[in-house]
Amino acid sequence: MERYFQKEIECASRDEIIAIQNKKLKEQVQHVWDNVPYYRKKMEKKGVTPEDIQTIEDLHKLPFLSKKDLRDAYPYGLMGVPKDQVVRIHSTSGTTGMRLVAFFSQGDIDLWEDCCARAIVAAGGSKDDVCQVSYGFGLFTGGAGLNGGSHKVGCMTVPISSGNTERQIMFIQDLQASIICCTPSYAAYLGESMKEMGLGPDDIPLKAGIFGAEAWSEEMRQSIQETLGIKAYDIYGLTELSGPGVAFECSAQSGMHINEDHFIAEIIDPDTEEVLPEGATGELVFTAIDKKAFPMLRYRTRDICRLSREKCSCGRTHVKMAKPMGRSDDMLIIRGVNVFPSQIETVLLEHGYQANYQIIVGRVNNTDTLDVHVEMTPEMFTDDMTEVTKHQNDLVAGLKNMLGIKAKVTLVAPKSITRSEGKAVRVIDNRKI
Ligand code: DLL
Repeated sequence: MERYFQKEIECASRDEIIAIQNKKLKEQVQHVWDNVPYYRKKMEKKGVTPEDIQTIEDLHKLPFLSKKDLRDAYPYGLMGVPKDQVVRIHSTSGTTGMRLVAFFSQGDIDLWEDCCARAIVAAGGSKDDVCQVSYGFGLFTGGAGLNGGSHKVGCMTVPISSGNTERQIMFIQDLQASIICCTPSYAAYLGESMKEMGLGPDDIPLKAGIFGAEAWSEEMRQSIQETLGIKAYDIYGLTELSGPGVAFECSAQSGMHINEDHFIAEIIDPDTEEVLPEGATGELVFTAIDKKAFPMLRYRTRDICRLSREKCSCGRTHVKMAKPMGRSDDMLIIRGVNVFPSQIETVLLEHGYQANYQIIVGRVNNTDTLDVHVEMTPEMFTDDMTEVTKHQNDLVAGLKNMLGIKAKVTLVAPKSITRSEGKAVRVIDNRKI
């Protein structure tokens, strides 16, 4: 039986959602016009005033915000309330390396925690659960967001943060943790460490995991589910829009419901900036219609994905976003071919490897090089070079098939690629100066 945290909103009819969005959008545009001179100038430059925005149909008239705007307006230029109403900041280096700072009022934090609570309940959580929050705490939003959400659900919350894997496993066992929240790469690492300790899925009480903050494939979901004996749910978000909980998976495990009472999603062509029709793949753009201290209108996420309004078996009506398949700015262009790290990961997992790899891109004699370093699993580890070469050749063929270009594959010893307790570092692009 599906449970909901806020059923009247999460299962509202499309008309009800649109009515909420229309009302909040108008108010938010006026709020930004009155309080954020940086964005007001952008609107004036485009010849748009708040009167031009009456319904969500008018959204396309508003200018976009991008990471460049955040950089230009750093640190306070996009703050939407007086400083005495700001109670917290969070910050991220972002996938592209630039540090940004986002502001929260108490109301913003309440809404954000509601979103995370919805995600926990959608993963089967209730006040009877012990929820171990193993995302990093501090400037990163993962720990704080899910910790707040877990409190709202009434779970017994374990704010353990990331790292110290043996202690993580000890707490899971001793406190009987039933839900874990962390990055998918850290969940995979926990699974590996458990195996080394001689523990299998039946030795831990976990039933669900809420994993996000980085791209992960369906194959990785299967592998984590098997190793930990859980159901693995995806959660999406970004610091600019508050953090985790912008969208989350339900029991259907087939895409993430976007919290449409707080965020309006659009898909655009990243090159022409044109809004694309429903179902098309493109860059996700969000308008936050509630957040007041850091109000983002038409924020370009750079995440590439697709939206679907197909009826969901869970009963929730909010639009679903597919797993982001990469970022428009993370997409590697190698010898003219677009390559997403997630495609490489899919091939590795299909060949029985775990998601411990590093993609190294370089340029020799004006030609791009693509090197993929992959850890052998302990079972396949051998110093028989004929055997290793055979495995390498298999992967080269699999990658050629998937990407259409040739990659050099180097198999390395188990555990030789540095582990991250937060987001994994998958790509090293040495072409950038
Ligand atoms: O990663 C917030 C978060 C924390 C989400 C914990 C989920 C769980 P940032 O550090 O600002 O915020 O990074 C945001 O991470 O634009 C995506 O590119 C990527 N990302 C986040 N969630 C997912 C996901 C947090 N489920 C950036 N799948 C976003 C793929 C994700 N990519």
